[in-house]
Amino acid sequence: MQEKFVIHNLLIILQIACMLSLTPTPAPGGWESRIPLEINEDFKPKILYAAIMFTNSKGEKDYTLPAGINNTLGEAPGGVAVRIERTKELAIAHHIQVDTDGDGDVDEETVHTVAADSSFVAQVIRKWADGKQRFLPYQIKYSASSDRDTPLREIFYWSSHYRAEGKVKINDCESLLGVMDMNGDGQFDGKDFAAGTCIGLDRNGDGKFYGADEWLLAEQIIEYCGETLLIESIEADGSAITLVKTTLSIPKLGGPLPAFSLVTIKGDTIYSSQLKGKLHLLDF
Ligand SMILES: [Ca+2]
Ligand SMILES: [Ca+2]
Ligand SMILES: [Ca+2]
Repeated sequence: MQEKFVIHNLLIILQIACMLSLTPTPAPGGWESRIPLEINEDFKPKILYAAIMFTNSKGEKDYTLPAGINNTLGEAPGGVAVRIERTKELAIAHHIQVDTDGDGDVDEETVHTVAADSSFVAQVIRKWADGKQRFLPYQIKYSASSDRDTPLREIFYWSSHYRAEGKVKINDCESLLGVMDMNGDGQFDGKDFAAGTCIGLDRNGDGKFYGADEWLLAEQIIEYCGETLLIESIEADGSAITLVKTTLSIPKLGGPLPAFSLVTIKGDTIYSSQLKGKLHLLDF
């Protein structure tokens, strides 16, 4: 007769899975590879992830332009001041001034005029904790939508028009690696990691990142050229990323699970070695 073991608390397993995937476990020997990255300003954003924020009539932060206001200040990611002023000449269009030099003032800044679904690129100064600074390009896209039942809804999307790129070289393999500043604040850090698949790895060498195999989460185990790797750290200015080898591996269908232990709701400790060779049912 086959023995069945019912695990009632899947959360425990999920917690273990998270710990396995999130805790970098460098391989013995401390191998690491620091990959220099360059900012590629030709990268055109395809995902409209961030937006200029406004304060609405209730005093709350909102990414839609407050209705009935023709001239207001908004804030772009990284604390960049932006003035939005409705045009008098066109029905649905705005004059936009971005604080590109970071002095907190927009009066002297270039005036861009955008109609619905049009965009422009502004170079904005970014500063990092180590004293470095440089201009980075951002695409500002104006979106206006309405229908019979809803009032005009206006959003100013703010997207990084750049990504950090370098070459990962391991064993006999070499591939383009890219890191996205997902939230457009000029910092490459955990906020971008938390936003989704922000790492690109051009495994097939076509110069593009495409598909689940090439778009990666920063915390996941990366299998590459016979090695299993984790991202150890990234410089906030996108100048380098450090990879480490790990003893962790990605479980495969038909393959063995990584060794683990967990405590049942009765307080007993179960070791994966006890479960080997038996049929188990996960009940959740
Ligand atoms: Ca300024
Ligand atoms: Ca960022
Ligand atoms: Ca590719």
